Amino acid sequence: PATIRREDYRPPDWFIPEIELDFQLGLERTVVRSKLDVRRSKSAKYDAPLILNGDDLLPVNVLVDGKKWNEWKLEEGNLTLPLTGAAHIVEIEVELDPSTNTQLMGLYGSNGMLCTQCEAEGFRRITFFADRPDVLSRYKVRMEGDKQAFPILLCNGDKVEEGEAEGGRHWAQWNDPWPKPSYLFALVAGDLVANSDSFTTRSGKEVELNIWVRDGDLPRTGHAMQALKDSMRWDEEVYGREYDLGLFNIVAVSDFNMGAMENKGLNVFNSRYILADPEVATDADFDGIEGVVAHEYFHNWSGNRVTCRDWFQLSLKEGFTVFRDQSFSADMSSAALKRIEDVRILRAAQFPEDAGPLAHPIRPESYQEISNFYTATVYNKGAEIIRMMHSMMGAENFRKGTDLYFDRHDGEAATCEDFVVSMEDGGGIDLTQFRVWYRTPGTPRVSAKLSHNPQTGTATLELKQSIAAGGAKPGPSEMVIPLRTALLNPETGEHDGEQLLILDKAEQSFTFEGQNDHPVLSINRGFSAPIILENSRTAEELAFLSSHDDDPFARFEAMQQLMTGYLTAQITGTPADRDIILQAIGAVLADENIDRAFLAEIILLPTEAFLGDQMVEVDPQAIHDAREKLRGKIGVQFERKFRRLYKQCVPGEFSLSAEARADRKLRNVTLGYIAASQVEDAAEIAYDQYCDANNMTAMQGALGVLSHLDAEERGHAFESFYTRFKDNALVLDKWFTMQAMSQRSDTIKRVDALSRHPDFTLANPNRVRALYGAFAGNQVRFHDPSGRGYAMIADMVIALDPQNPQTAARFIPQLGRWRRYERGRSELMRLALEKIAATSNLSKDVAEQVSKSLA
Ligand code: B3K
Ligand code: ZN
Repeated sequence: PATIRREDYRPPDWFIPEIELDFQLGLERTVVRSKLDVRRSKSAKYDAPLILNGDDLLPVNVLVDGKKWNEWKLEEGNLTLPLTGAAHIVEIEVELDPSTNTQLMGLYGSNGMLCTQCEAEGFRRITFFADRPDVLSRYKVRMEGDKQAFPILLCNGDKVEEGEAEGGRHWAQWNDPWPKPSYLFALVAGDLVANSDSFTTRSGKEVELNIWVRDGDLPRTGHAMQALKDSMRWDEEVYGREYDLGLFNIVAVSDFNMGAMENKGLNVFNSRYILADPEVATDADFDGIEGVVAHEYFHNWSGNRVTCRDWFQLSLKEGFTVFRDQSFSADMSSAALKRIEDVRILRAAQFPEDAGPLAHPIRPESYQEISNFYTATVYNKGAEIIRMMHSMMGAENFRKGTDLYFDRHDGEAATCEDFVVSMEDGGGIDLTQFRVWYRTPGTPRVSAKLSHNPQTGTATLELKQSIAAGGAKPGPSEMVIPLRTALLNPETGEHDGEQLLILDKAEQSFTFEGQNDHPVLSINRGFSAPIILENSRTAEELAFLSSHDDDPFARFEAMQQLMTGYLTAQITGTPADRDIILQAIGAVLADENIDRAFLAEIILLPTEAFLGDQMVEVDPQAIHDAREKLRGKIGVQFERKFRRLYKQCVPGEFSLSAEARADRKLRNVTLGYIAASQVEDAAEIAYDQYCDANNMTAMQGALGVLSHLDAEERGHAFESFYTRFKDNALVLDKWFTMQAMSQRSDTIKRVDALSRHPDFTLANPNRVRALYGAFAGNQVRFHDPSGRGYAMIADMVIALDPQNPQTAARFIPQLGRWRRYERGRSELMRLALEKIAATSNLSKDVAEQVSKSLA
């Protein structure tokens, strides 16, 4: 497949300021007629042909300026028209069969309804068009369909007219006043009901809000609606951004490749990010809904009003919008816990990506299939880059920068560089060197050494930065790294203020006066930079920080590093001190003032995957064994304390209050430790929790513990769960997931059996991820030394690719990390990739990921 390069960007030869679309809708046959007002760009050659992208389309009819036109050619799916004038009206008719569209890109059927997904290049599967984000058009759309099958007809913008048509059909006319690129087009037709509400913007405009779902799902839309209204208010208050239409529609669909889509005025969501009530959704699900609803809403400005010039600029809208939704969620609940969670995600998904064969800068230089670049790097590392600007500029100047950005580029397709220049001009900061982040892949490593001179009362901090060569291009490698730092008194843990140190050279030292005792270093507080901090402190210092640091993230992080240091030593057979960890855990458990939700976080061990990332060569079994041993020891050591806490966290009436959530979380974590201590009644306690639960958080916590055990309670609980929830697809996904995550030795066999379960289907991406996504994340079972886990994923990818390449390609990175593993597994992982590579007719999506992984 062809490689598209950032440096090859050329502005379009033709613009299409207006488009009219007419849809005659049907699940098996939809006719699309388009009328394009095409204008030759002033900079284009006088005879540059009009090239309209198409994917899997055939023109039934082409008219130019009202006359039938036969001079078109189809080249690689694209329609080429040799036009010579400066402006024309081009009309095209195509026919689609949405029922056979299993890729879920373009117009497709889901549960009897019709819906669309156009980002990044799905519009070209609906009609021939200049399907690139720098061509902005005003859309007028008429949609017509059977009234019984599709009582609700939705599109972008405002509904301006509707009426009845012959043969039991009806129609609606939708106009969107805001010019937009084709990737923001959306249409939905189906039998839906709405949770309706309204929002008054701060300038007094009334906005109608609807969340459209299938009939029975209506009672589960309240949380999403609240999140939407909170987001609208927050964007006014924090960024000064108001909503700009009289109507905002959200539709939940069950077959969706991603989380959701920010189409103008008509967001389309994976139903898992809309539907929730306590019985079916965990606290984490509630948070996910709040975050994704906010994310898509915020795109209305960061993405829609100011869009991207080309797909290399994807992080312009995604990194910025993730930063915005993270800040929103932090404001809605606990900023400290939110930061811990965000860093956990970054380390679980982005750091490994950045250290492997698929590493790329947040602004990639090239791609074959753009769908492969909706990555943790573009999204989450992209958000970290924006966050660093925010830290360095301060909230006020940051806001001046974003105000200027929105003002300057409203209605335009902009670049990352435009954003940086606006931040410089509006916020008064020089980001010349900071731009290195945009073009450099890899996670920087920073080492910090603090020395102390008692004679002069000074402490000196020596910092060094380096970046792994993996994939990094030659060029300046010195990054601008903002490090929030404090020096803590070694007795009291107090300090006289935090400083923001800017490390912008390979090596740099900073001196601190007035330090009578050797202070303890608290650095990268709040995870102010997305870096790897190399072992800079002793176990004693980390233990001290884990009970004294006043920055919650740094406190959590100190405990993580303490545990990680011990476990990596255990795994490689180097001596290390376990007592100090037990003491540190004892200290936080004894801390009377500690927040219960924070306590639940800080006593968690680092994940097996994270531990693997710290190893030169990964042996998943050795990691698993060492970690389980420590878990068991902690469980035994503090059994009485855990049992006491478990009892204290008894659930009362369900509430989403911070206290109630903290109790649910701590109860599940303590249950995990009670089970880890291998006491006889563990299964019984978990089973009782399952039976008594009035909410999904408690149920899932209990099942998660039971899933690893051999006890008969396990079977009972899973059976009862299935019977109770078999008609709720989102909950049934959890049933698949929890079994695929089991550490039991029969898990591979079980996953294989589940793949033939009547409720399993490759046609639904949520179900595929529930079973296989969970299994591929199960470090000890996916990495079974026989290689059966790898073969299972490879076979699934080969089967899924012809139907849904986008979702299939998402499984390649797990195998793509083969070089990191011990020899036996490494070879088997490579063979699984080779098997996929040898398959004929691979999609561009899978082919690109596999070939890069093997290169
Ligand atoms: N912008 C969409 C991503 C859709 C990508 C499909 N390949 C979701 C989001 O980031 O909000
Ligand atoms: Zn987004």
